[in-house]
Amino acid sequence: RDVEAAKANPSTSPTSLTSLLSMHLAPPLISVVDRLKSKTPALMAEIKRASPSKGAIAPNANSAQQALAYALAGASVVSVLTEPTWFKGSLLDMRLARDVVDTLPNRPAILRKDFILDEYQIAEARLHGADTVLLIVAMLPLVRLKVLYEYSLSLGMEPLVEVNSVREMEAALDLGAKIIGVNNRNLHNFEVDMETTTRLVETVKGRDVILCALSGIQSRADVVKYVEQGVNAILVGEALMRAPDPRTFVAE
Ligand code: IGP
Repeated sequence: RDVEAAKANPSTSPTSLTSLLSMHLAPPLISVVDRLKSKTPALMAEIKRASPSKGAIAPNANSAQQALAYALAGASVVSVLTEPTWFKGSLLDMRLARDVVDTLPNRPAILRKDFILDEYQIAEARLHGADTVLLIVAMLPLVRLKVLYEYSLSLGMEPLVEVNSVREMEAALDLGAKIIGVNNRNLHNFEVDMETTTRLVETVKGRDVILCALSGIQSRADVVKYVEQGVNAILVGEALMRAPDPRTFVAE
């Protein structure tokens, strides 16, 4: 109720959320770094009902069922879109996903996938059961990026930092990001270029960075190709939402 009240009245929310956090009302966390390092490639499976580029994908998907199917298919991370307008997601979806995976041994980590601009959204993510959040370099002035990155770390969550170019990759590396996702989809024109990840693999060679390929992954062949290039993790949304059973995609 306090979280709802804080959301309804944003002027009081940072204090309310901070006090909820300091009262230890946030659920237990697991390390996303550990989860991603335990498998190669690690699968980050995304719950995504719709998107701005594709429209409806799976409008009636049930986030609890989907999260359970992903966990049973061996996903290391379940990514939940919480943005309501374009992606038809919600914080409730994320909470339901967390609740269902909580019943499993060695549960996948939960990622809040949204357009994060403010500390408030990170505290909110933590209180709704996320183990980490997405930070998009293209969307944030460098100073804000750093503040949000540090804030997330202060809550125990190592963010997934999303980049789309060499320049953005340099910003992510300067930050000290340990989990970097290369988005093959250009957020300005929605074009997907699968070579975007390939071009950036070299920039993280020899560093303690988990490199993730995001967007446009359709088949096992795409995954095999990325693994050969040295990619550590893959994030798949649409193809998994359309698959009758995510295990078929994983085992394909
Ligand atoms: C998933 P795909 O093509 O597998 O459905 O893509 C994911 O990469 C995409 O949802 C995504 C995204 C984002 C969504 C990447 N970065 C930022 C919202 C905001």
